[in-house]
Amino acid sequence: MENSMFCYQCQEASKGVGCTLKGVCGKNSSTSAAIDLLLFVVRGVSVVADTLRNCGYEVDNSVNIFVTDALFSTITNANFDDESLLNRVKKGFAIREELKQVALKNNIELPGVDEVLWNGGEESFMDKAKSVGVLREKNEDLRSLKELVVYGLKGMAAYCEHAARLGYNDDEVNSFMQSALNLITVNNLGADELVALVMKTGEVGVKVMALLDTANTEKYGNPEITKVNIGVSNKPGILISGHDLHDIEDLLKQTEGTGVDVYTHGEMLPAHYYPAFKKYSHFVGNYGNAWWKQREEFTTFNGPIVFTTNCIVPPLSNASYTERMFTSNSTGYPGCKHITEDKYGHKDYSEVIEIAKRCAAPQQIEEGEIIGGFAHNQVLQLADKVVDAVKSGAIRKFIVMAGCDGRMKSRDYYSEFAKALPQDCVILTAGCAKYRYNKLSLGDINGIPRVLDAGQCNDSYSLAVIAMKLKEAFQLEDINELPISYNIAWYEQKAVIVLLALLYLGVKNIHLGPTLPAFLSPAVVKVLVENFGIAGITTVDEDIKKLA
Ligand code: FSO
Ligand code: SF4
Repeated sequence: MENSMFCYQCQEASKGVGCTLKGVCGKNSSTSAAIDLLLFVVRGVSVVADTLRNCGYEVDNSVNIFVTDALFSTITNANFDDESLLNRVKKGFAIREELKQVALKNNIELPGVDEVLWNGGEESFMDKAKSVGVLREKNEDLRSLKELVVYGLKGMAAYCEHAARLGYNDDEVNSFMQSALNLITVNNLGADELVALVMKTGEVGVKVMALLDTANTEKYGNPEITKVNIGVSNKPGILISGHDLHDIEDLLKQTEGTGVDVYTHGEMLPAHYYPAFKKYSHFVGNYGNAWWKQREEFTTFNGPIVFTTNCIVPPLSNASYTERMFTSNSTGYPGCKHITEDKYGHKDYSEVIEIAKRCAAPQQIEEGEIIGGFAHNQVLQLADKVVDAVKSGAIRKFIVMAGCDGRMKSRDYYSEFAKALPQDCVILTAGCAKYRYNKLSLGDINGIPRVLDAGQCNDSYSLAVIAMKLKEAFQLEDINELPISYNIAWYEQKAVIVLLALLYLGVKNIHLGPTLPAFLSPAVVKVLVENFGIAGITTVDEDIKKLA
């Protein structure tokens, strides 16, 4: 039987190879086709925009906005809505044509690739999608390297968009994304050149994470040690998930004094660590766990849910909460209301608030507190304490366990690994991977908690800053001489840019699990093993011996 789609971009790719009939994530083949076509258009826009830039022409910022939003909407679990994806396709073709006109007027020759030339019209979209997906590159290793770049760019686009929404932009990041897409489309790059492009992607990845860190901290203050309530109040609430701090700011302002409380879910938990949000007494706590527990947790929450980014789990057909689900930004789900922003970038949540008022208060599923807020500024304030603990031997090892959580049973490994770590080891975490061990009561070492949560997956940057500062404090030559090992869990493409950023920073011997990416061909895995010492995970016992 002919495959109706091919996607291997996330950790849950079917059979560790790729999804061919329907995504394990719930993505239909029609959505997969819309995504393939959207990426085709994004490449076309990028080829023309990059060519114009290379000839000295300025490219309007609307092109950057289109490229970042389109890439972001193709990330795993971001957008399941064919209509919204195809609207982006149409918009992309219109932008590409405008850019082509500029080239024509100025006698600039454009590369004669299909991405620039194809003009089939809407009726042939679905047919065209069949030939422009991942498998268009026949060589398995070149495909692997190209996709590694593209997945890194998707993660980069996500972080770039968050920063841009707070008014922080870096032309170099936008130009790089488009130039990388131009290179993989037009030039027949060989493996060595593609490896160099992968590393460059990691370098720009560090830049974009630093930019987002600056944006978040300049806007909302430096995250500080915070105890977050995981119980509930007796008032109705709105649950906000995803990563976008600008959105939660709007929501907190608009819900103030309405009698409706606000709770975070999944990756939004670290919003509680920012000083700017602590002033809201109706910002009650965090409800539930990582993204994949949505079906149970959204049911018991009782109130409306706002998605600012991925990860969306498609609700079951009989789910009680579908009508209370709202998407925004790059996310989308058929039948869910999409909240758009006004010209000043603000969103109007009045409809969400009115629905919340009519809902019951959330059902309590847990009680107590979790602690977090250990981003670089806070940890560096504790630097003397940390350095003393290392020198005295009270802390023998740091284990970076950042990344993503997911629904696979094999991820129980991470809870078991955390539990099995010797008492003199401290976990440094960021991203939704933390939900595997942040409620385990692992205790502290001389007052330093044994799980230090820096924040969201993008705050993995904070962990890199902490490592650099420790390297200075201990006067070491190389970051790899530190007593830090890396046992990272990945799921989607933001984890790919985090990984490439760490490789660029020279971090070696990263253990990556629960499985290695399906998109890495055996030859590419070999390059990563030989040059960076990347390895998979084995058993908890064996890995504790190696890493702790
Ligand atoms: Fe998780 Fe989803 Fe942050 Fe990802 S909620 S999995 S890497 O989107 O973004 O860690
Ligand atoms: Fe499969 Fe992951 Fe692609 Fe979804 S995003 S279709 S689960 S590989």
